[in-house]
Amino acid sequence: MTQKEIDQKFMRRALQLAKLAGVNAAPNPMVGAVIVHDGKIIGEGYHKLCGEAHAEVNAINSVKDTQLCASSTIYVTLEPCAHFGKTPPCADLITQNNFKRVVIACQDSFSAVSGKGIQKIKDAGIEVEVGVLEQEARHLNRRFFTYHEEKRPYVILKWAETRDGFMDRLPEEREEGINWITQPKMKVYVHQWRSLEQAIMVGWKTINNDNPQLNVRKISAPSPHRFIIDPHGKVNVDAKVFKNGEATTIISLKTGIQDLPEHVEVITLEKIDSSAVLEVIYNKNFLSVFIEGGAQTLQHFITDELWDEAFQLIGSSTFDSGIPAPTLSSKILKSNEKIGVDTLLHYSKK
Ligand code: AOF
Ligand code: ZN
Repeated sequence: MTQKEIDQKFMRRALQLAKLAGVNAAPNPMVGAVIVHDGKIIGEGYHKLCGEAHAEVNAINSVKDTQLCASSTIYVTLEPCAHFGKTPPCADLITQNNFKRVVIACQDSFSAVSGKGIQKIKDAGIEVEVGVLEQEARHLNRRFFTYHEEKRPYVILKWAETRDGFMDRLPEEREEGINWITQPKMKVYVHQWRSLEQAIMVGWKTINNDNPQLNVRKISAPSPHRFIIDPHGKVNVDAKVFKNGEATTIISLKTGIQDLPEHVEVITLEKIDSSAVLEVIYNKNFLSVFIEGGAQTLQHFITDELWDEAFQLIGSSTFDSGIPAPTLSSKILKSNEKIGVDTLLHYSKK
């Protein structure tokens, strides 16, 4: 094996560890670290929960004989931090343990770190290599990098449409509640996707028409924070979404929406458009938002090119008439799967 292949092998393991944190790390990134001595792993760790120890700390704490660090390589999926945040700088911990070599997958984009961690380690005379499995590492933390580099949450769109391209029936033709398009089996997928994001959002019409709960039920995982775009205060305050006590924010032009339960927050803006809405979510430190409708809300984000991934579910039935589904402009098809009688298309913007 060449040194490059060896480095990739251990970085792959570090990435596997990083992934274990999932949404629990947010708004921090998912980070994994592996310590290798004489070709063997002697320590491993990952950042398990925001506010708790960073990956490097857990990896170093797992080493039985820390004297060995001085003749070891540490593989980290993200540049070690340089700042005093909720924990002291990992770059200092690495220099204190006098590692022989530090291999990093990618630089951190968080302004307090961004290059400073790498510099600290280099200044201590330790050999540093950056860029091993960089693409994979950036993909894993795509929400975190979008948040810090584009100053907005990562946006995932999802909708279901009939075989003839409708997202819902016309108001005069629809039955009360959700007019289901896909098979019940599909719900498990949707709840899994919801559980991966910190926020979920819909427009007020979706609440009034479908009366959705917008939480995670089909699997055991925490629910994302709910946002409802309601410019003129028209949302039905008796909707299910307000009944289960879960964190909910209404984004409105209007103050004083009457009869809302106490736990529901209203944020008033002077102007509502896709970037203003994303700014609200960004300011709450949520790395990502899952937007589930309706057609108008989705189309706004598409037209403004403010989306990153999209899930398009196509059912087997037809409506003949109805509310047209949104159309994605530039897109890359990532996968096309048949799930029972339904089709699941997954896109990314770039
Ligand atoms: C690392 N290793 O495992 C993680 C890092 O608030 P704090 O102190 O937890 O710091 C959070 C920032 O630290 C986060 O925004 C990111 O830049 C970096 N995360 N760094 O060296 C880790 N999770
Ligand atoms: Zn750190």
